[in-house]
Amino acid sequence: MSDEVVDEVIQKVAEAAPHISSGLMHRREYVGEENPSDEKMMEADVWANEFFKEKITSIDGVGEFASEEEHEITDCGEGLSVAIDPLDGSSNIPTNNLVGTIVCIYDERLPCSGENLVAAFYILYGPLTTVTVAREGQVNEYVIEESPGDDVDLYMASEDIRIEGKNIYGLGGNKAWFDDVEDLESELADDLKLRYGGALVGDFNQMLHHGGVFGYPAKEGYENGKYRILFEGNPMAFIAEAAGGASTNGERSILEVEVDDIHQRTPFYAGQKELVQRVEEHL
Ligand code: AFP
Repeated sequence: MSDEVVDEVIQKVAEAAPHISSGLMHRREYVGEENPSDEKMMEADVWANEFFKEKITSIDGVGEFASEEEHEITDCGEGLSVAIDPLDGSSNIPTNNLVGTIVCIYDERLPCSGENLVAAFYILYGPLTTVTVAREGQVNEYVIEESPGDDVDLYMASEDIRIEGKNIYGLGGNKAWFDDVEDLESELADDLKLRYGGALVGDFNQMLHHGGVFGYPAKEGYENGKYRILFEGNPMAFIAEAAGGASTNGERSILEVEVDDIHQRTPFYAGQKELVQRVEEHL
């Protein structure tokens, strides 16, 4: 039963993706409100949240819905718990850089740790619209193609993706904020090529394909990091680990961190196993 629910969540979100992508054009203004993480919300954030919420909460077998854009968890019946970042990287919309949607499915009431995840996936609204899915220890990427009606076809683009190479690195934030990662940065820069785009989905996605490490450290004023663990940290850590990589908050796998607040933040690093180990040694 829960497999079918996971299938349906992936299908519903993938079907919505072309509509979300084409709807961004006219929703690029800030609405003057802040989300629960005190970040400015764009019209597109509010709209995408409502759109996905309606689709996901109507699925039989989804019991809870939580969104980065909402203060409270919505109870919608019995079953799995779905957490979503409807538009990750929305500050990239005005400049037409990458954005995405991150979704993950827990078999436990929220908030809970990433050890309760059964699947995680993200949509990338890039030159192609793709969905990258981690479940049962495997990561596959599919291209989403619209077909007549509201349907979409999913074409396998990369099967069983593994994080093996040590080619690129990216660290979010201003390096002046991070005393403890200054050394780390210069060490990584000796061997790896820097890539940073300002949206977790895009930055993580290129690391997944090229191999390397990506992170957003804790910093002054953000001692607990920037990423929200339920909506950003856990799903990306789950995908990295399913691809044979690793994740850490500096001390342990992100998935092992106890979560007791739905908007709890975490320092975040994920990537090739040895590189993540090197990050841990530095912190
Ligand atoms: P949201 O657009 O969902 O709030 O997420 C943005 C984000 O958390 C993540 O996608 C980026 O990696 C990070 O912010 C970018 O932060 P900087 O603007 O500090 O580079």
